[in-house]
Amino acid sequence: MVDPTTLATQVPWGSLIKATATAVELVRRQDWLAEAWRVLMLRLGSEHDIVILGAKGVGKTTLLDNLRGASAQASYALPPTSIRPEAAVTTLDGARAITVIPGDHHRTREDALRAAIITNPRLRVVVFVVCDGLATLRDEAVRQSAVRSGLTLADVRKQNRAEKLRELQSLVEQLRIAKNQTHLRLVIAVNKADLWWPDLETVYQRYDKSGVGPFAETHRELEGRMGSQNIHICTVPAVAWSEDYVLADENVPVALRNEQDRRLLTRRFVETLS
Ligand SMILES: Nc1nc2c(ncn2[C@@H]2O[C@H](COP(=O)(O)OP(=O)(O)OP(=O)(O)O)[C@@H](O)[C@H]2O)c(=O)[nH]1
Ligand SMILES: [Mg+2]
Repeated sequence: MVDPTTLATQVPWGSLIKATATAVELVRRQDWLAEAWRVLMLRLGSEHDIVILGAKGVGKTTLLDNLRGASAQASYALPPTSIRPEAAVTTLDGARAITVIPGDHHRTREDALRAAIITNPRLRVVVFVVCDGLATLRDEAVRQSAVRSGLTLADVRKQNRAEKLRELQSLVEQLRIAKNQTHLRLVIAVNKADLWWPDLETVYQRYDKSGVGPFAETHRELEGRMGSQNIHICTVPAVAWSEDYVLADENVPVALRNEQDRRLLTRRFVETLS
């Protein structure tokens, strides 16, 4: 029988396709998410901080809602653009255990980043969310302008990836001057796996530190600067929601339709944080 926990924590990306197809046991346990979340909270205690960040529209808030089980409710509505940091758990002394920093660039965000990363002595895990260029354009004017200027979906994805790379490089600079410089974990969560799943190998190569290209190089450079004993970088696929991505008359359809596959990825993601 397949042990879903082993699968979720140990299988490399390349095996996930096969692994997800056989993880039948997982769906029998409807309470796994609540349990995984409870264990994570227990492990965190009051001494750790997880910071989730990334550009707007990559799915940070949805990911958090998904992790907490909120998006499983029938009444769940997708969140609007976040305008302030979101805290998922508070400890007794009022400190945040998990913080989501909104992706928009305004003053609150800079302050929130400083508090969450640079001056936070409890910082342990930074989750940098990307989505392989499929960031949702919620601003209709921006969307229209992209369409009017003749940008194809491929152009938009390329621009988005370049923007995320700049974000990652800016995060690297912040980590360099962060108060806590030891035992940090940087998790690159490649969200919207339901959409890019057919390109699994390419996406893995693009974002994992063992891969090729500027993201992988940035990871290796960061590890070289801080020392692998002080920072551990890993890349995981994530899926927080399931819907086609549409830009004008082009679209990326949902490819990962199986609920049990999505649950397995979420479980693996939760375990990466703990
Ligand atoms: N297909 C798919 N769409 C997703 C997924 N996660 C999020 N989305 C879509 O992306 C949109 C944006 O998600 P949010 O969680 O609000 O994005 P955010 O990163 O919090 O953005 P800001 O609050 O602006 O920083 C959602 O409204 C969904 O439409 C996913 O895993 N798959
Ligand atoms: Mg948000």
